[in-house]
Amino acid sequence: MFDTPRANRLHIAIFGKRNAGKSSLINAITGQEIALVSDIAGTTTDPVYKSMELLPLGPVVLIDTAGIDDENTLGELRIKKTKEVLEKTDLALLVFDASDDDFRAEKEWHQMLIGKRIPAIGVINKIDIQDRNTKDLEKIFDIPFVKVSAKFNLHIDSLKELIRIYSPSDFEKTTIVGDIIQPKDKIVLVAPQDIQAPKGRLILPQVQVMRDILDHDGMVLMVKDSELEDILKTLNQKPDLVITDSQVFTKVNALVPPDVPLTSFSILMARYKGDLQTFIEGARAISHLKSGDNVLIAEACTHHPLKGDIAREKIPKWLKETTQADLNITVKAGVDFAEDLSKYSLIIHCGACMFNRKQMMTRIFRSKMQNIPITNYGIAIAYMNGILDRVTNMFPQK
Ligand SMILES: Nc1nc2c(ncn2[C@@H]2O[C@H](COP(=O)(O)OP(=O)(O)OP(=O)(O)O)[C@@H](O)[C@H]2O)c(=O)[nH]1
Ligand SMILES: [Mg+2]
Repeated sequence: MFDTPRANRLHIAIFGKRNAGKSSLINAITGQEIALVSDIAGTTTDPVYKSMELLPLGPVVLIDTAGIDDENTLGELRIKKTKEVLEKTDLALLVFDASDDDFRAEKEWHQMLIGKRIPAIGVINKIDIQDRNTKDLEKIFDIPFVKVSAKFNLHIDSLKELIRIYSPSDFEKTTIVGDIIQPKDKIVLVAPQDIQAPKGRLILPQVQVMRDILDHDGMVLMVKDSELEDILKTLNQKPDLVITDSQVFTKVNALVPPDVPLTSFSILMARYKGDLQTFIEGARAISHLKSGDNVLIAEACTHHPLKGDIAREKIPKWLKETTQADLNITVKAGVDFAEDLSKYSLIIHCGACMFNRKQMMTRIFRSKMQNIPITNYGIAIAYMNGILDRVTNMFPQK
């Protein structure tokens, strides 16, 4: 871990008022007594830096800071030092005391974070003393919240999970396929025979994948599933990778030799934009579905449903075949993602090509906090076809 220079590590800074429990939190996250904790407000005076391996995220630097509400002269100096920390912060943890309902200081600080485009996670601390509803705070701050007790180590794992999924996507240069291909690799892309909307062009994930392959000096050949067999025969070597539209997974899976890596656009996008591991776990929940269970199929954009629409026809049909259960399936499209997800046993989300990573992560997080499994179209389809392992085993785990 010491091979990673500090600058290349994700910097996570802990901000909050005095006595909110910032130092206790850094100790809880690291599992070490790094920072001095006391009930005297203003215990931490200078930023404290700790490099650590935060699994499964990787190397990070955690930064404990002085309270943001210290108003005397010495306090001003401390706040100045804390502000300097902002310059190197990739992700902020804004710590609130559960019993404190005055969050003017936090609001001010949050505005500064917004100005600097630093993503933030709200941490409600000391819930061992007092529980607190997070709904109002979520509305005011528009950031995800997690409730913990730093002192008694409650829900620190949820916080770590949130840190993992909320760490800025551009922190490590993300690529869609760059880490699984080599220069000069021959990559076959497969579109379904009945290429649907939009007319006259390819869909965004296909274009993005092509561009990424070219950026990594790979070679692209694109066919419809009806021509796949021919092209595989024509090539004098096996392709190094086949990427298919998930709607034709079954057919493509049967045609592509077992030793050729096979995945789908939607799985690549799930990894790029969402959280592959969460989606894989979510797909496994399909096998637990039983009659009467509610399943939410969520689409990021509203479009006019076509005949054979994947959300309204294909996935429901495949779910029925796989589970043999009588499920209540709801399809929701657009920005309205149910606030209360508790009645659902599973959420199946579209590839979210029109969403950025943060939007998708917010949905993933909301589902996770309510303990509702979430997956996406491609991964669910792969699971229902019994090929999920095959189509995901080429990816290194984050
Ligand atoms: N009950 C309870 N007490 C906590 C918790 N976290 C922190 N405390 C207590 O709150 C007091 C302040 O904790 P610190 O971690 O020093 O708070 P801080 O935000 O670093 O404070 P400054 O450094 O002064 O800005 C200490 O007495 C802690 O033991 C918690 O989760 N539950
Ligand atoms: Mg402190």
